[in-house]
Amino acid sequence: TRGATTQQVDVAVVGAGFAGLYLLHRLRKAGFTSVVLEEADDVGGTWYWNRYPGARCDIQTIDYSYTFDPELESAWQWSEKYATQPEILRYLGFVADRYDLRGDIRFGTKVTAATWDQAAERWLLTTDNGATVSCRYYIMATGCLSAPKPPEIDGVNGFKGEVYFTGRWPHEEIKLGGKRVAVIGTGSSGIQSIPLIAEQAAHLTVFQRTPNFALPAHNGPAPADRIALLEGDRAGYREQARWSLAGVPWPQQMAVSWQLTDAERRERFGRAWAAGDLVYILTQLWADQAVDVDGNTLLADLIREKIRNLVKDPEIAAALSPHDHPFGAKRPCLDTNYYATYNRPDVTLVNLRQEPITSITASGINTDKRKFDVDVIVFATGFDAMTGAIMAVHPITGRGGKSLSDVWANGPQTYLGLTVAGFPNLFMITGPGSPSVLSNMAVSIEQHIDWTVDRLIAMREAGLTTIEATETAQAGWARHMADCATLTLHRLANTWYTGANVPGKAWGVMPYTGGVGPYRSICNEVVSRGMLGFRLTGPNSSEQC
Ligand code: NA7
Repeated sequence: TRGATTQQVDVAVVGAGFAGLYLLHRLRKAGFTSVVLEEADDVGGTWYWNRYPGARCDIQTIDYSYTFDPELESAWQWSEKYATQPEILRYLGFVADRYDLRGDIRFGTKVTAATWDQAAERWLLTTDNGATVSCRYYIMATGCLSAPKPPEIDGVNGFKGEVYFTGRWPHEEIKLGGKRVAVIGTGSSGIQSIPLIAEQAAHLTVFQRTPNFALPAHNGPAPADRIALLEGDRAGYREQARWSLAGVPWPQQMAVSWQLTDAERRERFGRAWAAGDLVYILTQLWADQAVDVDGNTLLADLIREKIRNLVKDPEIAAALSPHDHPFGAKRPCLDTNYYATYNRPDVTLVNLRQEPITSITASGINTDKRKFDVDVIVFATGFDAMTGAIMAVHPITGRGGKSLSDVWANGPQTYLGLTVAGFPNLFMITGPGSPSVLSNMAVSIEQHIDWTVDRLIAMREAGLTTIEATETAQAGWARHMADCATLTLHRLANTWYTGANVPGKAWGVMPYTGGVGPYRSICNEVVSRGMLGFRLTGPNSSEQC
């Protein structure tokens, strides 16, 4: 009876990935009737869609795990330092089964529109399969890197060979043996997949627009010292992660670059290169690396030196060396054999800064200098990040008939990255304005969800039915976001953090750059100061502030 009746729930969640699963678990435990609407036919979110060769987590998996249930932690053992996509997907399936979550997830259901009914104080969600849901609270758990960016290259539909997107990799095995393969894009997805594609393909041609910094993952067993730290005091380790800057417990670095000799800096850098850990290199070398261009350049120079040592052809090494952005301002990558892959005779690097792509034809890719005939094109071209998956529900119509796409026309506006003025009872997990994408996602997701569900419980206890950010609070959050962004280097790179990767998208540093711990304490302070910046209403109360 599809669409015949509207399902009535307290809370509707969109997305059954890392966030949606934990959200459903918490909502149920708190006694809210809930449903999760999921476009895919299984759980997993990002890890369901990104099945390309080499897809892995690049935060150590002992950190990239749920921490809400100590029994779950002991029931699951990761097999390596950085788990592969299939293992993470198995983990999320294991979690869904363990807490019996699937019964409240409607798979194959894409939410197409959402409308706030002010009189009923409820959201009505419509879907692509006719199902409709009415809910008091509507929570987007749609992830930050879920809406693939369309390739904005002329002629792409006229290509007669095989076309794959890393972010929508087919579920069946793809055979690349004996084929001429092109990969467009050298972000994390390109850098992870290129070495494995090169092993299979007859010839691989990589089309690179902007080189990215990558460090060796040194994958293998989880490092004994990290395991010992975790197992020595699991609760303490997790708590330290929650209050850290990036969601992984490392001590704060106090030494600044100019206090260290060249030899000391090299020694620290050597340790970081050997550690194979992004959070380590981003936070542990010297305190000014993320906030000062000079401190950053000292580190970037050392990485460029490594690239020159790893890549035999000096011209290719130069093309692979980033010079247009500070290290860390664009998401750096972890790789396994990435740079060494360019030493293979069957791999060609095309530097699009010197010869831009002019078109895709029936037989391949043309630059303004050369023609490349290929059998397969892999687009590793990234996502309409942070806002794309939220705006894919279109329209989201809030109070007074306002649409979110109009309100966000000049860039996303949020309060705490979780709520939007004019859109009562709507929450976004890891939305723009949250620190999540600059952190260990697992830690940010649990914080956002705990904060949100705790608010719903408190509102129920107080007999309140709506919660909405004030315009004043939202404007204040935008100012604070901008102040923090001025102190870091993220504004100095054209990236998905700033919207610069999508033609026509409004420019602005979208994540909160102040760090996970400071963000957590702001969220807690909002509560302890009587829900500062929110307007709460209920049937028995006149409007409260
Ligand atoms: P990214 O990091 O956004 O990388 C996309 C890559 O594709 C990047 O090198 C882009 O170059 C390139 N790109 C995008 N569009 C084009 C066109 N039209 N022509 C040529 N090259 C293009 O996405 P990923 O999927 O690799 O990683 C996303 C995140 O997932 C990653 O940051 C981790 O957090 C995990 P550009 O740099 O824009 O010049």
